[in-house]
Amino acid sequence: MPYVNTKVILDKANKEYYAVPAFNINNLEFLQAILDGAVAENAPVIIETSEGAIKYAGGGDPYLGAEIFVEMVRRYAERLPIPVSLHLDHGKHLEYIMAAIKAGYGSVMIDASDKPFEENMAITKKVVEIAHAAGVSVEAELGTLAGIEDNVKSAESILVNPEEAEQFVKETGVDFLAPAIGTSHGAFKFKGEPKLDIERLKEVKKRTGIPLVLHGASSVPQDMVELANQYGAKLEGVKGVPGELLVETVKGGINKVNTDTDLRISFLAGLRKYLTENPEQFDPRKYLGEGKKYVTDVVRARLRLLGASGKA
Ligand code: TD3
Ligand code: ZN
Repeated sequence: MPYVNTKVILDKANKEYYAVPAFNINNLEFLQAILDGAVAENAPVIIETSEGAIKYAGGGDPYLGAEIFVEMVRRYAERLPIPVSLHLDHGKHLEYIMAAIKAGYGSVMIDASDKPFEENMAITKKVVEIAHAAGVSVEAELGTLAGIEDNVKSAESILVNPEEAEQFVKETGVDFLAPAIGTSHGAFKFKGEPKLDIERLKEVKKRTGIPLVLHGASSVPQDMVELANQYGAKLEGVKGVPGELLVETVKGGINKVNTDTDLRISFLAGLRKYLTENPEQFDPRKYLGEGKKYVTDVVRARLRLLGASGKA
């Protein structure tokens, strides 16, 4: 099946009560590893890139970076039996959003969640008009996540207001909404017990009905952390969203589960192990290939957990 619009993937997930993971990539190897996992699970999958990833791939040129990712994802997707889409994660600059739309991304996120409600609404509405005219779907965020977003730091999280969410979706015409319910980006999500506001999530779903997105959703798998540390990494005090809690969010209406940190850690574990055990090796296809295997395993586990396996 081909390269599709993200809306095709998420509308089906919304109707059938499961979630599709959206995995961040910066390069060829992670893309290959993710697609291997999705094909093995016969699952739909969303590939996403941050503005930083586009900048990295394009050597600073957003149009070049966006075109490279579209080309890579589309060319692989066309020959696979599963639906694959490409999404701009945390779009904050119109330049990157326009570059992604022009290059052929299936969806873009406009993240004006750090702005006051009315301003977020006005900016989102404008991006929806532009994107929809080009057949591209749009994700927006309400409330803020604690922790480090790609460009913004916010000291504490402000959870979504369900009444505002209803008004926001009505007035902007946005396709997907990311409501802040207590997650944060990165490897340090909770100091004590992991806790999310599932009741608030359910209220947002009831009032909006559209596909909802969970940011900062990585689980930070303990076995991968231990393996990486065993081979020289120093990942201490890391904690993610436990699998059971993710399943609760899917029951509460989440349909897209953003995942970056888990892939970074699993790739690192595989790479460190291989390099330590094979000090004579210097072929990048060999050592990167070992990282890829661990990424594929984590991707498969996530597709199964979220109910996306077999839904291609
Ligand atoms: O938007 N993202 C991915 C980029 C955040 C930087 O890691 C997420 O919401 C997933 O975040 P994470 O850290 O839980 O994988
Ligand atoms: Zn995010």
